[in-house]
Formats: sequence, structure tokens, C-alpha cells
Amino acid sequence: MTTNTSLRDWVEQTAKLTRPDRIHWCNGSDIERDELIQQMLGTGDLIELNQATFPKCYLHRSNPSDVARVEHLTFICTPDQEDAGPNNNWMDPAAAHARIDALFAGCMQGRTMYVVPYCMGPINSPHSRCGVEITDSPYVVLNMRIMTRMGTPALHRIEQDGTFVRGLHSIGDLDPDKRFIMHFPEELSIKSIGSGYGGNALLGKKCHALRIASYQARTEGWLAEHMLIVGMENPRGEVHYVLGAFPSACGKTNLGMLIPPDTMPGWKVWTIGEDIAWLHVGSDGRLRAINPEAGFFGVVPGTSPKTNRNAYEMIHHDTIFTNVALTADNEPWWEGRTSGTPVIDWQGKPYDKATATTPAAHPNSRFTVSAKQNPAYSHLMEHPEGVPISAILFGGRRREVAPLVYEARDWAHGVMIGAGMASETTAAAVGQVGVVRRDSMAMKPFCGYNFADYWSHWLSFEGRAKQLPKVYHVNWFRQDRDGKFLWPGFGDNLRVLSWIIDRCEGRAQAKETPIGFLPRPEDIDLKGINLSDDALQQLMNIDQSAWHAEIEDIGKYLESYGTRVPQQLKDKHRQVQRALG
Ligand code: OXD
Ligand code: MN
Repeated sequence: MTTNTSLRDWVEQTAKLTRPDRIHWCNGSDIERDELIQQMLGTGDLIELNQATFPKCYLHRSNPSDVARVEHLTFICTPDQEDAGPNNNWMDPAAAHARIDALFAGCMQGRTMYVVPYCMGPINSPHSRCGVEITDSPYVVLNMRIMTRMGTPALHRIEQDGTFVRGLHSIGDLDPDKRFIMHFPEELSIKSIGSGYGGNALLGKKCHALRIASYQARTEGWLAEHMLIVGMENPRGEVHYVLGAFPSACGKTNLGMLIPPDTMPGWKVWTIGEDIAWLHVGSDGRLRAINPEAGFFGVVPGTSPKTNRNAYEMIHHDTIFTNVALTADNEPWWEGRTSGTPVIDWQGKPYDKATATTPAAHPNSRFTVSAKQNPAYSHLMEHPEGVPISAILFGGRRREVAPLVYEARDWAHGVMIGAGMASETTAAAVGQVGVVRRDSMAMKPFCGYNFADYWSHWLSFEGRAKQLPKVYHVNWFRQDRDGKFLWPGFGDNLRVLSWIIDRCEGRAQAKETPIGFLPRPEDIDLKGINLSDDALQQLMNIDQSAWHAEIEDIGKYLESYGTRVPQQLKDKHRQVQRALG
């Protein structure tokens, strides 16, 4: 058990409420993992995959009604609704506790209650934060063991720190009408019931490391962001770290694990993170980033040796697959996998590719894998101070309007670009796919407080850091008139990063435009790829009338946050609007 009395009391009270048959304190050992796997194979919660070709890989099928995050059932519960802001669903904390506790009453009867201590961030970093998740799902335990530093070392740190985030989770009866994901930022606590799926259930991830942490970060002077962290060295031997904020399922994992194309010799790239970054101003006055996670919970469809060889290789052993299809020889299969044929779909039903009208794997099917399995793993993931950041990329899926890349004039303009960014929605959340929505800093589903206050907090870093990163907007998803992608993407995105690094080094040219600095066509290294002049021209094009509409829409969006919106942000917006003429 533990010497921390508040943890002991909380576990006791929770057991009284939920009435489990057994309580198991997780230590994170290999024996514990193996026992859980055996037990889940027995109950059918896990299915063993072909152990010759996918050793120690297993498949989990979630309930078909439970396959993505549920933003409409996710609440921020602060005493004052204004503090949660228009970006969040809100519920009064007392009402929220009453509502959800009624669902938790007796919900673990016949089940084991697992107590899962975990640490977000390197176990010895002053910037890391711990939590404890209580759950009745062994699938959650296995995933938390991969995604966080879970078990005894985390418990020791909690006993030392004396503080931790409380996360209570139960799959309940998986009834979507009794599903809630509730956050109580002021109490540093989370309650989630009715879902066993990823972001709803692995409480260390979105609930703690983004929603609760963003709130905590604001009061403590740091940032918790939905960002990848990638390191790279160019042929001159210069090393830079870049952050990228992209909405869910827009290629963060691919960019975080980018493989330099053969036509760009001399480049090296390594991954620090691919979903979440915690940012602090270091003692050197620079913005530094740690990855609070220890693993990847990545979207499987589209993963192939061509799109992301590192990811493809790393998911061939010790991986939990969720909601993928199966081949006749019991290998996992997904759309975009270049070998094998699916014969069973993600729901376990027979599947015939020739006649099927739906995908075999769920579009939001996932792999859970330790970051250490990534061929581009960097030991700097364990660095207690994190890595210094040269540039921040904001981006989304935009068929039109947004050019391939542009640079902000200064930090505040960069914050305006991040605040105004938009993207087409994806399968990562329940709802319509492909609709353009504003998604500030890719944090719409994850910011634990009012966006207007969040933008002010971002702006405040001008006064906190000696040297801030340069800020860019990128768009890998621009399409031509026939709906074909104009930019090759994947490894070739390094061509854009190369220009960005040259800008950070004060070397590269750019042309000034009303929306910021754009590379001239000759500033992007295009050696070895086939890109027509017309495609390049379209990628760099700023359509005056489309941009007028875009800026007007951003203006309306900012206005919708009311009086808390910082004046500096409105001024930056007006500057761009004026420049557009
Ligand atoms: C994720 C998401 O799972 O953003 O990372 O939805
Ligand atoms: Mn994400």
C-alpha cells in the first residue's frame, strides 16, 4: 500500500462507493503485466496475434459504441462557468460530483479495482507531475503501463511530493447515455465513466497531461500543449528542436518520427514526443520541452513502410492493437497496410475486401507502444530539463486558403496565428468528419480553461523568456482543383523544416506578405522531387479574397470569447486585416 494517507483514504472511500470484489495496487512489474495479459486472454478482452510475425502483440476490440473521444460528454467543472469558457462544456462541481457519483455507486461489483500510480514526465524531472488512476479495466492498466512511468517508482515520488492528480475511472456498463468525462481542475481530479476507449479512459493522457495540466500550468507559469517534439541535425551539424501543434489525426506521429528522404543526405531526425509537450522557461531563458508520456497511442490506418517506416517497424512486437482487422494468418491489418488481406473486420465479423463498403479496420484504430521501440528514440526523452525549442509549428488540414508555410512576424503575431488556426475534423472524435472548425493551438478539445485566458497566458511568455521560438503555420494538406494533394508530405516535410532551421539560423530569405513571411519558391530545397512550377505556385499562393474571408472569420471567432480576449491579440488581428487592404 502506501504511506500517503490521503491516497489511502481516497482508495478506501472509492472502494466503499464502487464496491469492487478485489483491490490490486499496481507495481508496474513484468510479472504483473504477464498475469494481466493471461487473464485478459482468458476473458477474451485480448486476442493473441500471430506470435511468429508479431511477437507479444495483442488485439483488443472495444465496444462498437465506444471508439473515439466524446467531446460532447467531456466537462470542465469550475465554480464559475466563465473560467471554463465557451471552448468547454461546463457543469457546476457539486452537481457534477452528484451526477457522476450516482453512476459510480456499486459499479465495480464482481470486478477488480486497480490502483495505478503513474508519473507524467521523466521520474526525476522537477517538471514532471504524478497521478493515480483507479480503474476497473485491465486494458486501461496495460495501456497506462506503456503510456506512462507506472508503478512503484511513481508511488515513491507521490509519497515524496505529497501531491497527485486523482483519476477515477470505470467502464460502467458502456452505455453511451451514462458516459461522462469530468474534470475538476481546482481539485486536481478527474472522474470518467462509461467508456474504455483511449483518451476517455487512459486518464494520464488527455485528461491529466492536457486538461488538468493546462490549468495547473497557467497558475504555475508553464504550458501543457497538444504538440509533438522533434529533434534534427542538418548536414552542417546544427541541432534544432521543433514543436508542432496539429489537431488529432493530422500527422503528428508521422512528423514526430519523420524519416529524411534519400534525396536529402546528411540529415538526422529523432523523436522526443508525438502528442503532448510540457513547456517551461529554462534557466538559460529559452523555452524547453519535456514529453510527459512514455509511449505512443497512435492512429494505425495509413501506417506503412512508405509513410512512416519507423512506426511500421516498431509495431511489429510488444504492441497492443485496438480495433484493427485480422488476416487469415492472424496478423493485424489496417487500411494502408501494404501486405496481407483482411478476412475479419474490427468488430470480429467476416470481411470480404472485394464486396465491402466500409473499412476493415476502424478509421480511429490505434496502436499502443513504448516510445523505446521507436527506431528514432532519443535518450533525451529522459532529460529532466527537456530540450530547447527553436521553432513552433501550427497547422491543420486545409484543402485551401493556408499556404504550405508562413512565418509569424513576432511572438504575439504567432499567438494570433495559433489562436486562429482551423482544421477539418477527423475520426479521432465522435462527430462529423471533414468539417472545418477553429481549433486554437490544436487544443479545442483539451484546454482545461477559458481560451481567452489561455491566449493571454501564451502572450505572457514574451515577458518570461529571454529567447522565444519563431512561430510558423504549415499546411501539408492543400489540394489542387481536382482534389489531389499538392505537397508530397511525410519525409518531404523536412524540406519545409530545413527552410525553418535556416530562418532560425538567420540564413534563409523570405518575402513579406500581409499574413507573414513566406519562402520564395527558390528558398525551398526541392532537389529530387517532382513538383511542377504550377503546384509550387499554388502551394505558396495567397488568395486575397479567400484571406479576407478567413481573417474576418478569425475576427468573429476571437470576438465570440468576449471581454476576456487580450487586446494585444485583437491588435495583431487588426494589423493583418489592414495589411490585406
Ligand atoms: C489522440 C487525440 O488520441 O488527439 O492523440 O485524439
Ligand atoms: Mn492527440
